[in-house]
Amino acid sequence: EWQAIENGVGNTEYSGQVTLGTAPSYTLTDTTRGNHKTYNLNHGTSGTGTLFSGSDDVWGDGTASNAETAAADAHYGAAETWDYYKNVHGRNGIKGNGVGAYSRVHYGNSYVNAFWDDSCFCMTYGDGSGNASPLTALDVAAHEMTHGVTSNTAGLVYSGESGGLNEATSDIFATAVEFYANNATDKGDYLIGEKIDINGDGTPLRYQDKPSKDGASKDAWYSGIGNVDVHYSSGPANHFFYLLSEGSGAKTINGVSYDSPTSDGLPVTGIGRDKAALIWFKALTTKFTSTTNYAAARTGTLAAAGELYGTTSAEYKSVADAWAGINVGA
Ligand code: ASN
Ligand code: ZN
Ligand code: CA
Repeated sequence: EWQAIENGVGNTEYSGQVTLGTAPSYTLTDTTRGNHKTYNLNHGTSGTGTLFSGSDDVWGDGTASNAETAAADAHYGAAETWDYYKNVHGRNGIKGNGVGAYSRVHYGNSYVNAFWDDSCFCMTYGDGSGNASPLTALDVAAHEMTHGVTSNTAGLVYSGESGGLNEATSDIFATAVEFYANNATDKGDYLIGEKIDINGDGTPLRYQDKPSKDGASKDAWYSGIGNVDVHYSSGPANHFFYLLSEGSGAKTINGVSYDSPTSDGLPVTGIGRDKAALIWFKALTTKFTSTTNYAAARTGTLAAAGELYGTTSAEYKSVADAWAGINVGA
């Protein structure tokens, strides 16, 4: 079936003015990305609400008071995430079959969360505290969409250590998508949720260089970490990804300063985030299973690095060193 391709203009809250994939006369239907659609729940909490449509192909005005603005952010985030998986990892959509998901914005009232749901194959966004700061930033969208990828690949169970690895996988690819998008208004960083002001004081939700900066996440693995909330047991794997990408110690990237000490005090040499993401993706899709724990994630990423770069490579050694740096040893 032939469908006309339209390029709309999105005036987002978090990513400036962007191009959106739309369908004629006009709806938020991304015909080049599996017909991914964005719906307005208009403060409801069930069903799909109404598909965003309009007489022109301009969406939002950059402020949360315009109902289309959150839709523009969510639609843009889904598009960048789709493009990242396709162009970097050769994965055609969440299931790898070219079929798009859909997004729902304006869920409930003052709902301060966003979530992926396997049963609807969709992601949903609240409007934030006082309906003022929708949880539609690019890294949040990539995080939620990645839950769909994880569900359809390794299937990491969402509790215990596998739950922490599931959460970290969403944060890892959230960061990878943010750098990939190279958006001038929302530059790449190793922070999660830095744009949505969820704490009300301008601090991000999570930090990958030193996860404990959030006051709850763990920097390193320990026996019993499987008993903490998955958004905190994700810390060591987030830290692993930072160490593998950028190396240990202090560094400033895109104006953000990081400091990433290792738990063993030994240095890690970074291999760059592109290679780190390739290793994690290969491990997620060919090594990890539903019950993978931290020890098995180490084994799986080493196997992936060996296949990609060889077992005598600098990349392989950095993978081993980064796991040692978060207290996951041989
Ligand atoms: N935003 C949260 C997440 O993606 C929702 C949840 O706790 N499941 O992890
Ligand atoms: Zn999550
Ligand atoms: Ca971020």
